[in-house]
Amino acid sequence: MKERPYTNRSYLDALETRVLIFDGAMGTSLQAMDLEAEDYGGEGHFGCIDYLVLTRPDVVEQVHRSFLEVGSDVLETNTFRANRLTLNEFGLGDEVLKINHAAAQIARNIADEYSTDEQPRFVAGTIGPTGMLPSADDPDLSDITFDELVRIFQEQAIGLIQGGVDLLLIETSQDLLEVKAVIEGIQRAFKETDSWLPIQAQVSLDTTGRMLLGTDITAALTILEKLPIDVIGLNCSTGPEHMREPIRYLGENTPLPVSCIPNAGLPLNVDSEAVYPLEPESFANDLIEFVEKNNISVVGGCCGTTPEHIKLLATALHGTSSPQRPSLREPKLASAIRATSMGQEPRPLLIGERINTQGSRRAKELVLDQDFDSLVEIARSQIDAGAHALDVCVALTERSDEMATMSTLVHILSTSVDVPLVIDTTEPEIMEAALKSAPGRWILNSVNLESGRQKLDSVFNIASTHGSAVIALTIDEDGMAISAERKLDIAKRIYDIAIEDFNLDPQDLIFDPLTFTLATGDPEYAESAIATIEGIRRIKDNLPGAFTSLGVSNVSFGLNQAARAVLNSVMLYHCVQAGLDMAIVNPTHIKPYGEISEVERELAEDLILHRREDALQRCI
Ligand code: THG
Repeated sequence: MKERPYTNRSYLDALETRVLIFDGAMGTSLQAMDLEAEDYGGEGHFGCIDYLVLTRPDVVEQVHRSFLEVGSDVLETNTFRANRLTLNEFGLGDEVLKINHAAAQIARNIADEYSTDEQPRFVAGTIGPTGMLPSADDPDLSDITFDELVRIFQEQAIGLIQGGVDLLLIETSQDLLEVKAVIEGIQRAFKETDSWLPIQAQVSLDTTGRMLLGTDITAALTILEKLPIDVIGLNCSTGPEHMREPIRYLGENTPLPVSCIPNAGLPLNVDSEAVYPLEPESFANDLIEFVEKNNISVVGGCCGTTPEHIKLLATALHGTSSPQRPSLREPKLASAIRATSMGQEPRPLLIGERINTQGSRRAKELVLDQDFDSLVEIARSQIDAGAHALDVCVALTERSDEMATMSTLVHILSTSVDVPLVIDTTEPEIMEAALKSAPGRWILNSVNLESGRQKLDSVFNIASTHGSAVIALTIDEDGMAISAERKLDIAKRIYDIAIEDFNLDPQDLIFDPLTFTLATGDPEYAESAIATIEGIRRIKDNLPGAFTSLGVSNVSFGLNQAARAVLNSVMLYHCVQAGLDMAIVNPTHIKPYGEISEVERELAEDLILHRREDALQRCI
């Protein structure tokens, strides 16, 4: 885990020693008080619960107090919907800072009042969703940019930080692209206020274990744990019983502490009001079991939970030592739907090459026509043929709107297919635009050292901000590496920069040692495929943790289709034997080595391994 310069680590320090108990419901507790329009400062603000911190701070304080009385360690501020977008619905958009600041102070003061050396009480600055769904395919719901969301959450976070919270809590999240924007907004708020606090990020899953737009827990974890968060978890939506499976998954698969803050059961509709049916005993028993069996570190209650629910948790769990967390994380990629292991068994992870305006005439025509439906069809057919991820390149010499096309296409692909994307462009700004258009943990394709550090540094910065993996080509100021030795030297140089200067994980790096066409007969390249295979071996041996990838089809450029399919498949086989982890290929053309006839295999190997001077003639 990356070390960050916290000025206040106390919430995390406490979590390192013991299980912490959050409070129960704020919203449903306030609703139960049957407040009137005048409590909200008039008809126009009626129902704006967040505004009560200014109009009726006493009732908010009363709810906080009710939970501290029964032993809660952590209070949530009454700011779930206190972002500019939502407050605008009540004409309160200009009160964001004031409301968040006041809410934080109310909670801070009362938490301090109850704090003792034995039991300090903490304040979590709550940030809920805006109601927009930036990654949805519905154009009305997604009609907001990533950067607009960043500014909205930055403002809210500043109010909370200045009001004195101990951590920021992103909760009831529905859309991971919005969560990414919150995290980015919080980072900017840290810069602006010159402070650092822990971040706890919680998503909401329905009874089938998916977020509103279909994201499962494997994708949520993969995407979020690569971002600067400190605690990950689930809240709201259902009672604990529906969280059992995703909680087990989090418990086993992330080194981060895990939080679980369910509703008091699935709401029932009684006289058009939500009633939360789960009794305190069953609620508490399930959560106690999650702490004991699944190594959950933080528990508490969401909608419908009362001081009685929290009291049972506190009585049973106060003083419980922090559970052990696993130390390993298995490197994964993710679409907006699910995660994919970077280390496929059997290797390699196949990256479909067909959505590429530079490598496919058809893709080029479709991009020129802006025919996104047909591009989605190409995506689907590659996945049907076995692609685990899709390369996307939309650069054209004829048009200069690569950025707009990339943004639109990745947004559409992200809502249509469930594999991660590989953003193939030479321009860092286009990578960034893609990453702001849909959620996922994707691969940026690619960096190199052809013109020195500048571009490489921008891409590594973007990768670090968005938690992406990066393909690095073995090219430096002297050009593309042909020998195995130079391939390793350049890869090592890039590896050191990534790890030392950008704090990237070795597992975020995918080295592409490049391969050249064998179809020209150029003697300089006669042994180049051997050097590529040997380069893969050396990179795997010398750069621990890093992955390798290869654009395999390059090896056969210029040969006829039938010869290409054989040559590519045989080349792929030898590269995988040498340790190749990923391959950019046309999956419909790849044949398993065992299914290639012996005659064809011989011909291809003669050329790839440079076993006969007339090998090329015999392949044509
Ligand atoms: N490494 C990395 N990324 C890459 C490459 C690489 N991206 C682009 C390319 N190389 C991999 N993608 C392709 C895509 C298509 C073809 C080859 C590699 C290809 N196309 C046919 C041709 O040009 O003859 C088909 C043309 C058509 O259908 O019109 O071979 O090496 N990191």
